[in-house]
Amino acid sequence: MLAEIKRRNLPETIPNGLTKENWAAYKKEMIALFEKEEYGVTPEKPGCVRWEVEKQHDTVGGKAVHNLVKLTFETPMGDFTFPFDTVIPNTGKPVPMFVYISFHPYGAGQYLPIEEIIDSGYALAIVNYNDVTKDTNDNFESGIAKMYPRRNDGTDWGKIGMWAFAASRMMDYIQTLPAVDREKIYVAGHSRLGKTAIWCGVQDERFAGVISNDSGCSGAAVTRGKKGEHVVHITKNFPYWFCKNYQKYIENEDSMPFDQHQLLALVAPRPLCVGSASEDEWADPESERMGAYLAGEAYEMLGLKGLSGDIEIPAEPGDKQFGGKVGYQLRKGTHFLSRYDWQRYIEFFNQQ
Ligand code: GTR
Repeated sequence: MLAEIKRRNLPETIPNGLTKENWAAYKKEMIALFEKEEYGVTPEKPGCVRWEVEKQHDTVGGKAVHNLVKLTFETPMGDFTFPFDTVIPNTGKPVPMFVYISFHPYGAGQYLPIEEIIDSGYALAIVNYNDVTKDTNDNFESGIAKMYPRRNDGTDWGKIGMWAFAASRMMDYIQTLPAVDREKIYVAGHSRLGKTAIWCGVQDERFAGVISNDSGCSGAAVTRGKKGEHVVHITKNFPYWFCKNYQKYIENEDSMPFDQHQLLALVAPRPLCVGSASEDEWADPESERMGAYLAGEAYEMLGLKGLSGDIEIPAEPGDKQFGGKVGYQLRKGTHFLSRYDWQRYIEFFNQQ
């Protein structure tokens, strides 16, 4: 893989002069770059965030409590409210939690084995992304999108940024829960929401770790030289996920002043687990693994272990490399977030 990395001519994870001492300043600069060129500029944290717990009842056979939370915060256009759910095991002591940015309303869809996650000792906070803003090209008129005036200068935030921002507002609330271990709150998502989880975890250091499942193009996969989806496809099909500036790189990816491994690196020093599916050619498992591997160089620069294992050996379905702060796992099969994937992520975070 090292020869392949060289061939792709990727920007260095650790540019000349980057050290532990100037890492925080570098990170700030890089976030500003990713805002300006890819995901759009994230608004300031709202001054006032409040919530109501609407329902509270036992679930999973009495093993956990399910709450429906309605969270409200100030925006330039007035208050915005969105709902999300929490499921917290009744263990009597603070538990780790996954903030899961979901394609589906609570209890629906096939990606989330709630009982199994609860039985593993983890709590969940689940937001249906369409409740934040619709995943459609709606001229930024649904949900949170219409609450923030747009400058139309190419840097206005896209919907990935909006979903990520909502997960941070959930974090505002979760921080106040005595039943949750504040040091162990991880953000997770699949596919477009895996991209979202990465962007959220990079910006909000209260998240103690990030799970990217099959996030592919504009997620964990390095863009230069990848197979499957490219900037040309993703900005044509989903222009509203990104800022307008990202379109400058259509058929012109070599001119991007960044690549995705540099984004993953910004999760450091917190644990990061990247998962791929062996037949997910559109996302490109090899480029996702490359992203995770190269991000590991930042961890190493900070004195931590990056992606363990021999990068020269191609990953086989079922392989996992969980020896460091960066994990990689390859599931056999197609684009999906499966029970198997969750088991791997739980295994990875249990090891941290
Ligand atoms: C695809 C898109 C991918 C990925 C996927 C998904 O159509 O091209 O980048 O995000 O959707 O979210 O399921």
